[in-house]
Amino acid sequence: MGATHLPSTEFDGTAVDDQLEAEAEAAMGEPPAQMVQLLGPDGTLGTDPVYTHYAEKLDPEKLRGLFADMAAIRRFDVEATALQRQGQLALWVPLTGQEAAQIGSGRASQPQDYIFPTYREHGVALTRNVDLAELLRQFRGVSNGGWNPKDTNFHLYTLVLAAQTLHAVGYAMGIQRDQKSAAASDPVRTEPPAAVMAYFGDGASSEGDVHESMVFAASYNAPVVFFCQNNHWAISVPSTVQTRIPLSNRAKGYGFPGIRVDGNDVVAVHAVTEWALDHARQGKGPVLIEAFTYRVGAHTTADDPTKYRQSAEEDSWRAKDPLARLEKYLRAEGLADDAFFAKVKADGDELAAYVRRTTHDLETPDIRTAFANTYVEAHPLVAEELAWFEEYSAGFAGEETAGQAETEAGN
Ligand SMILES: Cc1ncc(C[n+]2csc(CCOP(=O)(O)OP(=O)(O)O)c2C)c(N)n1
Ligand SMILES: [Mg+2]
Repeated sequence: MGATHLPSTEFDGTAVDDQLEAEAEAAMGEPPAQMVQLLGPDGTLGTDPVYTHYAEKLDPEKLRGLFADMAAIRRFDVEATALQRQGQLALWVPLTGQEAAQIGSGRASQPQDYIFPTYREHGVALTRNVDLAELLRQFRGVSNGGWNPKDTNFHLYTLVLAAQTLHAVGYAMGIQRDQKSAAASDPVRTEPPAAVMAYFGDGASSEGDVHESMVFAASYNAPVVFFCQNNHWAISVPSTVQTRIPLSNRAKGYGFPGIRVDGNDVVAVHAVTEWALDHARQGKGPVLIEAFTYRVGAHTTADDPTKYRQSAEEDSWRAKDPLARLEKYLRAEGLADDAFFAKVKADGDELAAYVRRTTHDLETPDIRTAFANTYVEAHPLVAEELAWFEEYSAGFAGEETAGQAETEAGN
């Protein structure tokens, strides 16, 4: 089907390209935005005056680890999508295409750092050792969260766009104060300094919450890294509608560094994030990272991207695939062989089988616990609502039995 058959939207004709950015930069007399890239789509490693120093810390074992992580999370994504299609999950939010942005940044964080994700950061969750099966509890609708953030310093998913950026800055200001008072009471304290990382998308960047968090972060010099994954789409709205200038340039208006990095280059993402977290931990203030990447799949399993974008655009980004370029590099440099890639595949299949088994076993909680946990103490309104719920549920009792009998007979 050609372009002319696509349904028209108010954004019709605004393709994902750099044209608007270039025009806006020229009008302001700004030089074109530079994007940090070390590992190109052809699998060759370039250099950068600042970030090569950080990239050099990635020894062959770490590079193989980054590949294994990206492959694992992509395999997990395929399995979760299948589980949703088979009715085992209510919804799934795929991450395919964004593996390098997530694994590279997550692996650059340290255990004492605290991460605030959106709802798509499954790759970051993996790097923080969140049990990926637990991650599916919310998508199956059996939990309001799924994991205890205190175990991994990986906060619960936030579905209200950008709300977590405010939480992140507040948390970072808390860390700053804790560290100050700890230093005053115990000057020889050796605990490592911590930073906070706040993830959000190109669409969320238009929310007022992001502006407020950046103002506060700058005013209080909070140890926070804003990590924006510009995956070029906010459901059906292209990133060119959210901004005329590179999103990383917005940091200038707040007075802290902004860096655009090739979000499909895991080496560059890792290097830039490590630099930014160091900067924040050393008390030098916030940093904005814009990871230039692409959401290859649908927004969620409830979305159909063929309705609003061209397949040629998707193909052009598939050619920049984050896994393919690292595989090329590892093979060309003799750092990984067929046996390594076969093992990665087998491990992925094992992870998928574990996630599938565990998801099937997740039990539906007693919904009465939701009433019990609304307030600390008993509340007449909650008691009234529970009574209504009990009566309403009782109305289905006969139907359930009949339904079960039918299913059993059908089996
Ligand atoms: C405050 C708020 N407004 C609207 C929505 C509905 N919504 C959910 S995801 C989404 C698009 C977000 O795009 P982006 O920030 O680029 O993140 P991506 O989904 O691309 O990762 C919208 C509008 C919401 N969840 N919260
Ligand atoms: Mg987006």
